[in-house]
Amino acid sequence: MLSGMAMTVVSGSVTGSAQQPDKASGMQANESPLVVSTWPFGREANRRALSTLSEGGSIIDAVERGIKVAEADLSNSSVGQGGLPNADGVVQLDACIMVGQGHRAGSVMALEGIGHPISVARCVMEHSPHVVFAGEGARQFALKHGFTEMDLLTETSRKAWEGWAQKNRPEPPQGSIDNHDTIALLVLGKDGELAGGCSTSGMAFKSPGRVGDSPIIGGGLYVDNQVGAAGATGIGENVLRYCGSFLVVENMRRGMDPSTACMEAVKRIAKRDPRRMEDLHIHFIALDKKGRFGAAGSTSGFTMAVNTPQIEEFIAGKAMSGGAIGAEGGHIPPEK
Ligand code: SD4
Repeated sequence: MLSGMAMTVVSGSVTGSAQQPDKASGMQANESPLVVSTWPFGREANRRALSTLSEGGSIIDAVERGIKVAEADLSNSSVGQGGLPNADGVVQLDACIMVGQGHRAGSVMALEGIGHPISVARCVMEHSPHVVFAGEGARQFALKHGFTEMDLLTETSRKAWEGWAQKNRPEPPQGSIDNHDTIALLVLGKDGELAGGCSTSGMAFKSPGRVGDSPIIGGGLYVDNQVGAAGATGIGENVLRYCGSFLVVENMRRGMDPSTACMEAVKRIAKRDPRRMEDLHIHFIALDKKGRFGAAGSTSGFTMAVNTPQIEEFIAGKAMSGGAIGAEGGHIPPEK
């Protein structure tokens, strides 16, 4: 059952449309397992994570299989297959996974030709003594461990890139359409264990080799088994310069609830940063060991998907400015 600011209990169904979240941010699910993720499309990933757990899978399996749903979704142009390419028309994917128990992590960045970077990140964590593999080395690592290559560029993403390239823009856009739909997914298991993952194709038409926050441990994702977990979406440069997800978790360690921890992280970043709050385009989700969760960002319009076996909810992130998230925060799939 959800408790906190808004008390309506929703059992086994989704209330509200993706555009109209059910609740304000900052609640507690007196129930586990609990899965939260970025954006309304995270609901499908959350469902898969929960079914993985009910089938006897581990929380690591739940994170991986949940995120794979978003990576395989060709309609999502910011994650995995179908993700928009870089300025050269090449899809370069970033992902990481982190597990509370043992404080283990794996990450791949600028990975080409492999459809499920989250699985490669898991493989790095479980089958190498390292934490991060990048670029061609990441691809070689994946191939060596049995991953098969595929063409990640869909007809739609190729056309989008051609349209962009024809305009011959000198600089990759900051915050243009479909740039903000990274998935960060956090799981609290029945036994109180925490895990999380993050996966993205990064900013559309980014400079080749550019890596954002999503595969950076402490940037786009952080898990501390004693405290909680956090994940990020938005313009990676504005997250990773502040170790954003680490900052959120540290705020929870100092006693803040997840919602406040996200808000305070955004405020602190905005205080230091020369940009205006409205121009930061950053959003965080967080989950703590007690099963409380929350979200906040630099503008309104960000939504988190929350699932337990009894609940499916969309929760509005607390907005730290009057700015709207705009088209760049869109890519909201129609209600099914
Ligand atoms: C990045 N944080 O590469 C990612 C972008 C993102 O949805 O969140 N896209 O900077």
